[in-house]
Amino acid sequence: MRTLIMSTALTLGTAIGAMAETIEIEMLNKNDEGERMVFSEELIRAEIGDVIRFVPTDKSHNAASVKNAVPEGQEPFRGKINKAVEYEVTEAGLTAVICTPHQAMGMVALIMVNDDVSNAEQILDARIPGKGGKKIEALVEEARASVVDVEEEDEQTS
Ligand SMILES: [Cu+2]
Repeated sequence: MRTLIMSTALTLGTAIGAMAETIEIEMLNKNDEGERMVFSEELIRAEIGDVIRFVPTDKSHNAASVKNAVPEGQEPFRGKINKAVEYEVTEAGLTAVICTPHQAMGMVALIMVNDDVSNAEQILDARIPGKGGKKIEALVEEARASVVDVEEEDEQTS
């Protein structure tokens, strides 16, 4: 029975992995919770092959990866203010994303690809200023915890 469930999960996983997705993230002056200067999602889960598209729903924002805070081999990106920008995911791991003018106000996001948190220390060393730095730390913790949870669940079911 367990083998059957495992193989079904694997088949599903492969099918999902083969279908590259475009994930749309909005750049907002205010979200539904009333938080100001934010990306619509802050912990963005993606798989290799996906495209993450940041769209300028509100004005005066951009999206850019942070220097030395992308997985090895991954092409960094830097969008212009008020312009959509696409990030093509080619490597597993974490990427820190900022809005250049609002990073210190907390306008940051963390991309986690293939549930890989192996470069977490590199992200924490990136030194993003102010509230953005605090938020990135919290997001790295959230990403790490979510991966640990999955591992624990796997242990319980086996
Ligand atoms: Cu902004």
